[in-house]
Amino acid sequence: MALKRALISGVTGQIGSHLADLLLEKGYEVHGIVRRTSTPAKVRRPEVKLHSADLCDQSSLSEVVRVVQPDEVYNLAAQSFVPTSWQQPALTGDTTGLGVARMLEAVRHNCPGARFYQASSSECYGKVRESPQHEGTSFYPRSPYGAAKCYGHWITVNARESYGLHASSGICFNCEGPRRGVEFVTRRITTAVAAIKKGKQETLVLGNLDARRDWGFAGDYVQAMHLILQQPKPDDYVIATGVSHSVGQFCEAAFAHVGLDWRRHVVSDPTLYRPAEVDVLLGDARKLRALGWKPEVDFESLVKMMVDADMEMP
Ligand code: GDR
Repeated sequence: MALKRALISGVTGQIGSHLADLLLEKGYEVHGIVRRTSTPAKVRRPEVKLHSADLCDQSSLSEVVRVVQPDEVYNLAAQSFVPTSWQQPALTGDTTGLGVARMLEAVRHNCPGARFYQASSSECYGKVRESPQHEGTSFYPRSPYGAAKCYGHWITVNARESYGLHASSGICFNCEGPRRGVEFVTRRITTAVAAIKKGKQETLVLGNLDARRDWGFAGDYVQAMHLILQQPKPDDYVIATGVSHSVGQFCEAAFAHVGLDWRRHVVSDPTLYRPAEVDVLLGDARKLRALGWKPEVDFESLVKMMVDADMEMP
């Protein structure tokens, strides 16, 4: 008999895959929600039981929660690529924002004792009001994605306060690793480093090299998500390393790891800048650290891990 049953939305994504690994290791029965597309959904772990539902469709979410009766629900699914949110603001609002309300309603009506984790985002801080950012820092989103994540965050707080649900938010700063999607900047850089080192490519064209992010390892961050749901009381927690680097510094470290000088290969194209940029993010995770969590992988090790993994790719 499994110890506990977990339901993960976004199980096919980077964080979902690490979380599924962690929960399976811990003896959970793991269920995942997948959206129907013409290409079949892929999960790394065949043990994960898949259910078809969509964040835009209330009845499908309610049905999955009713059937699975999870102990823990992790809502990681979203339209998660910030640039796309300017092209598809309403879709982003529907999935990334209203999707949270639908998941909460599914839990409230079908399994109200389940513990609920919402993947809130450092993008909520946007044009930062103070630095470093902590749980009490005001939000100032700078994209339709950030605005939708703010809604998701507050509707989770509201579900806790209105209905007494065990609903928590992890305000997650950028989390990376070899499984990161290739459109995000860290993976764009590490795949290009590998291609350039192997002589398949000469140049990498990026947008803003001065933007700074608090980059951590997804494998560390899923430990934090699990720990948050083990607390007797639901609450909000920043998940971050407390160290920030620029996109340029990420390039420097990644190219240097294979003996290359990034300045010879990286070009910044101002036409790729975002309509409104989040210039600098730096998280203060003291509240979470007080529960015993700390990141194990530092910036340099993260960069090396990602470059090495891309060098191994055929
Ligand atoms: P972000 O991640 O928007 O912070 O959101 P991303 O890696 O896309 O951008 C980080 C920074 O890099 C700059 N940048 C580029 N970004 C991309 N994608 N491609 C480029 O070529 C490029 N050049 C420079 C960007 O301008 C930006 O400043 C991520 C997502 O995972 C969200 O879903 C999540 O909520 C937050 O992290 C925390």
